[in-house]
Amino acid sequence: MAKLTGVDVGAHNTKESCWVIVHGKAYDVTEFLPEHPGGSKIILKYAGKDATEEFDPIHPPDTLDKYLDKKFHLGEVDMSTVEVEEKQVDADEAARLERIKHMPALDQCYNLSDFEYVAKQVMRRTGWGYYSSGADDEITMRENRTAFHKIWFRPKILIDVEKIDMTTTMLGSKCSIPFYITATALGKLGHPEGETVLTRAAAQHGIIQMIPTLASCSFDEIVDAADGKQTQWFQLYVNKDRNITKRIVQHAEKRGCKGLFITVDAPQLGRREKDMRSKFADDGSNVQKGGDQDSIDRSQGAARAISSFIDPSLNWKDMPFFQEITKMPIVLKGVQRVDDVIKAVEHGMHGVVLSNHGGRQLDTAPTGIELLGEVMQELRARNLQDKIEVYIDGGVRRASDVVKAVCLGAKGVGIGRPFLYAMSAYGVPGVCRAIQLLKDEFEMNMRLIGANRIQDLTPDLVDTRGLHVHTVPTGNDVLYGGVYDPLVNPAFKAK
Ligand code: PYR
Repeated sequence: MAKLTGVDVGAHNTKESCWVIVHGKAYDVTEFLPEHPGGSKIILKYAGKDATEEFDPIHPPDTLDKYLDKKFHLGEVDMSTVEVEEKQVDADEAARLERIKHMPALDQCYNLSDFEYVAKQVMRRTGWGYYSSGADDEITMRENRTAFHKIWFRPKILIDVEKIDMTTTMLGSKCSIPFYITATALGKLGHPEGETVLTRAAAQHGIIQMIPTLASCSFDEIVDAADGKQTQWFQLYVNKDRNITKRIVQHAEKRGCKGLFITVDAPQLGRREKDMRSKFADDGSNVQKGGDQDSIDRSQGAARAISSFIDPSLNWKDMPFFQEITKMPIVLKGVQRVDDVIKAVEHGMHGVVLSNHGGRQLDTAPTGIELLGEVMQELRARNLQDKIEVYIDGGVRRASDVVKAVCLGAKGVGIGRPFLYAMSAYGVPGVCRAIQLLKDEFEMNMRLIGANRIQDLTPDLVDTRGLHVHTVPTGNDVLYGGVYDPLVNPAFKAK
């Protein structure tokens, strides 16, 4: 069959007939326009044109095969006939490209905030806006960090700390250190190879990776990038259509995932202003505007665009459904109260992640580390401490944070954004260096605290008396404070 030409596709550049090219193939998306979770406007911007670059970061490669009826797959396009549009590089973008040429050498990054500092300057605005944003006033997001400063060590002296063993197990899988790469969406907003960058770095370091439902890469690409020996878990956003949920959970199990983390703190994704302000560029369309644009609210940035399938009716009564469809250990991710941890035990869950979703959901929700002390106390009082594995995430930037969490009873700690920043700035070597820095810090901390093995990290090694006080000033973390990107008011238009 003769290939389509750029002119053939270009003729369909209206709302009434909208064709787009993705990876050298043309698709008729006219009927799909009103259904597109990100709104029709962004597709119409590319009506009659090549949309690959915009499409890639936010859609796994199998999206069109899965969701667009085959009759709308129009076939291959002779890409030599497609006009390549001159990219308009505005002053901000030109400055960003210049900064990329002068990035600091990787070995100049000595801590996780250094990666954030570099990423902030070299990432595109949309990616940075999406990754760095927190909910509302970002109070919880910042508290996630400062909460760790309120815990002080009570180090032991004169312990033989020549040998240090940092290895542990999480959900029965061995790992080199008690932290994991937690699930974060849209990896290709930071790096063209997306989540597979994290997979490869995790393999090199014996670190567990949690695969996100909302990855830019397809699930299979991420599993295929693994080395066959490493452990991967699967994070689930529960689809309103339980058949889809069942299919993806069972597929994850079949492909070897060793844990199912059901996100329970996001019946609706939070309101994140940095993401909203830097939303996917939706102006400049050459398509006629006006009329009933579309019904989906596009003003909410990437988060809303990708999350409309999440089931807000998910509740405790659904738990047996998951236990029936999989044998993977099930962990509830995003638990925020002590009594919900007890309920999780009663429902036969294998674990909980005490988490506020990186401060991206409910602002002024408690931090995982603060909750941890309370949770472990209650579990111990009920003799349930061995019935469930407790994890935390949020705000971790130093291995001392991980040590503190483990002392308080966490089995492990999730780290998300820092690895995204290391990935976005420096790819696999960046993530490997970030992990290695944490390992070096962890080993040093264990020596200095007087602990040889993970079992030696016990509650008596930390002083948490200040943890529950929210109003006292804490020691300033100049690194985190220096890279924190404050919320802003709207800019006036240029005269
Ligand atoms: C987030 O943006 O936080 C998601 O989990 C998708």
